[in-house]
Amino acid sequence: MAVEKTFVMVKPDGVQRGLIGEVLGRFERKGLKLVAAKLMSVPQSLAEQHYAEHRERPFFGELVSFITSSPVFAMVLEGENAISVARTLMGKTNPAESAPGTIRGDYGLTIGMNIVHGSDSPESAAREIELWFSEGTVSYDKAVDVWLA
Ligand code: YYY
Ligand code: MG
Repeated sequence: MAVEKTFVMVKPDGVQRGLIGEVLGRFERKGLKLVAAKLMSVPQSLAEQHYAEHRERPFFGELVSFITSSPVFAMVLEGENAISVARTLMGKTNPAESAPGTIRGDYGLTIGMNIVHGSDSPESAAREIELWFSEGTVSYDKAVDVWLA
């Protein structure tokens, strides 16, 4: 087991639909610790860098225009195995295939608007945290930490 940080973002559809609190609440209740957060409009260049791995995919243009279309709520969450734990809470990429009880399974309908992003590996978490939070994250203790790991 390892304490990890992961980059998570409520996408424009989630922000517009009033789901920031719902999404963040699920991660908080799971036991992940919020160590950075901001509501922001996404510059084109940041969107393209964030999704660089998908540059050659047919949906890349739509993905970049979607993520820049309206503000996102970007955050960094920390905890034991935070990267895979956050992905599990999110559900599968396609909400039509995501299990009920997951964020995408409960709130999403189509793959194009699947509410939430989460880093998929330690390498992408490090890259995305640096990309979105070059100002850094905060470090603090919570009394409940001793009851979580
Ligand atoms: O990491 P995750 O968001 O679950 O999926 P990715 O395969 O990294 O794709 C990023 C993003 O692209 C996905 O959340 C929706 C969109 N997308 C799409 O619109 N159409 C696809 N066939 C695959 C992905
Ligand atoms: Mg991905």
